[in-house]
Amino acid sequence: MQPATETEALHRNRASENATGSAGYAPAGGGKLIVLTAPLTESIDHAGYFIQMALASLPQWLEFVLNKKYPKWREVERNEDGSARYMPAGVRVLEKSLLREYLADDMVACFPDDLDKFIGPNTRVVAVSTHNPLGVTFAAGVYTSIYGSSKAPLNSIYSRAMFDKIRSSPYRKNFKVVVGGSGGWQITQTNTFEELGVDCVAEGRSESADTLALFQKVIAGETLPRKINLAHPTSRDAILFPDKRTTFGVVEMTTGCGRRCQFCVPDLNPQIDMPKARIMDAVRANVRQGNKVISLATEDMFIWGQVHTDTPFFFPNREALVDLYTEIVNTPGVEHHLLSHCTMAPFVVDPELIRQLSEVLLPKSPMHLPLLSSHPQKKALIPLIGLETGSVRMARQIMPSKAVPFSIDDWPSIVLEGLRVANQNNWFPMMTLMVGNPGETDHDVQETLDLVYEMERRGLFAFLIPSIFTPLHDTRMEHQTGVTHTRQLRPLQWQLMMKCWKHNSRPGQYSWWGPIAWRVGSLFMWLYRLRKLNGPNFTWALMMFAGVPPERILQSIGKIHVGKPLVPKSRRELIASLRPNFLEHLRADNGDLPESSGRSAGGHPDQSRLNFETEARTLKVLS
Ligand code: B12
Ligand code: SF4
Repeated sequence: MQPATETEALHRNRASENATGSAGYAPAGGGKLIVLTAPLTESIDHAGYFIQMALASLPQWLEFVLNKKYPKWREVERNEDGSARYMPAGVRVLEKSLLREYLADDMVACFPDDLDKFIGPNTRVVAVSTHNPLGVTFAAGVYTSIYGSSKAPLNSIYSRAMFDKIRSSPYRKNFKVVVGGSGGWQITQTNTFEELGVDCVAEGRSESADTLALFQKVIAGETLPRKINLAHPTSRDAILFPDKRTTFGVVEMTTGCGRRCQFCVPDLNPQIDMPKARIMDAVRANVRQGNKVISLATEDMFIWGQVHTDTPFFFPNREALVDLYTEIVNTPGVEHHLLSHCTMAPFVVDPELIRQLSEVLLPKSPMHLPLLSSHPQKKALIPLIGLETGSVRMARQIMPSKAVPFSIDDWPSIVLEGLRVANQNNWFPMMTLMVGNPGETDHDVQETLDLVYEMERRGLFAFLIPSIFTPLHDTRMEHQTGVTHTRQLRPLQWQLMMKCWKHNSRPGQYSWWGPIAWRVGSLFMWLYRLRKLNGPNFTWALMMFAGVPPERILQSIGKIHVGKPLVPKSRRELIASLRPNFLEHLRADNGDLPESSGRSAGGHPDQSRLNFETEARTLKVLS
């Protein structure tokens, strides 16, 4: 290990060796020994979650749209010393980890625009944390490839600009560039080390001793391997919590998941739920430093409080969850709380939990959906949930445990029933779908379309985010290939993509001019650009999207598949199909328990009224 005092000495020696660098520019004090940074587009938080998602998906030529909507999105806040006031949680955890060995004064976390102020003759390592540097992950590359031939979404353009800046530093020969974070694999997989000027990609967690050893090596000037694995902590106590402000007030809630979907990266990590006290410390630290937003990072919020207990993790710990979220949203200074990821089955398992969480979370949600929400201020909760496919055959293949405790054979019923509970409580999730999975047939796509049409028929609403299957590194599907470019999509796959976006546009179209603008705009885009980019298989899907001519006409001439009605299982039927030993974990106050279970099956008193009101409301919106 490099003890702090020796680091300091090294710091001074190196400063005198090369005081001005080749360009003769010397940042104050010779620069920092360790400079931490992240792309601007992954660090900003003032314009809300969605801008980051848009930056991950839109090509450069559409940047003007964002500039118009968020004219100040590039304006970030700095501390007095020029360091970043907020940084992605990954940078903050790394910073905290390094502070165990290095002096705070030897380190800085800064925005890419400020790198020149901190990289100097003393700098030995520039550590970059990145989420999605090249845009080759799911739901990112795909939209740029629809709208433009380039595979580079805006986030990737800004990431590359950051790497160029680091590479062109006059002090470049003195330091190594180490990249970590959940997007590091993109550099390894595309072998862009030289192009980006990256020396080493570190995969894994910065808490581990491997990380400290890596930094010690770099600072000692040793040669680095191209790729290094950093161990993941296996216990909750080994996870570090930053005491500095994070982008979107991200505080880790869990790691891992447990449902074992074949395509999933985070599920490969150990299943850990963080201690409440440490979550709360990190929440308070964010608030102290001016953050008004908190967001708990998780793959499935519903496993928290039920990891390694006597109850299987897929039966949520209602009391623990309600208690945690209540304390977070009631922390003085927390004005907004954003949900991250969860799964669908818990909505069916415990609707009363959803009702109680809504009471706690809705008042602090920054999301408003005036045409969908029944909340007095039209607030809504928008978690991210994987739907992935409506085909039971495909679901069995790629995500056999996604629906536990229920059988994956009931996946369409879980989605419809879960969404009903969600909508009833003003949760309107963003649901991701994967198009072009390896071996996906037209029949599979038709079944997914059936599910989407059935949602509409029932007046249910979720934002449906289709993406093209991307084999992510190290996953159980990493060596499989599906569709690799939008031109390869078949007409039905195109229809599914465009049907999702048509469905999503509904809540935004309730002005007299909305639908007309939508149709004219889509046709114009098709004529101008998309026709050539995406090939002939795209044509009818776009016509359907634009609503010219109506879907029934397109169906009658055999150009699209209008989903056939589904007869899903009710909650009671789903519960009746459970393994008998699971029944003891269901809460009686949700009702629907089989008589034979011998437990009270009284439903929530307001249940039937809520059902009726929600259905009436959503049907009105979508009619
Ligand atoms: C919160 C979150 C978001 C938020 C906020 C992101 C932000 N900038 O802060 C929002 C909603 C905006 C978002 C957007 C997107 N996200 Co996101 N997000 C997450 C989530 C839930 C938590 C991220 C987090 O902060 N974790 C906590 C920190 C501490 O973990 P970490 O960053 O991994 O850092 C650890 C290590 O990686 C390492 N480390 C980090 N940096 C470095 C650097 C060095 C040098 C070293 C040595 C180590 C190191 O140490 C840290 C802890 O020890 C993760 C899932 C997850 N659980 O990680 C998905 C996740 C990272 N997102 C993902 C995706 C795909 C996206 C989007 C592309 C989605 C989209 N299409 O819009 C966009 C991209 C945004 C962009 N700008 O390009 C995927 C990434 C898949 C992949 N491997 O490529 C994940 C894994 C979700 C998933 N289930 O697959 N996301
Ligand atoms: S439910 Fe989500 S987080 Fe869990 S394994 Fe499946 S894809 Fe991964």
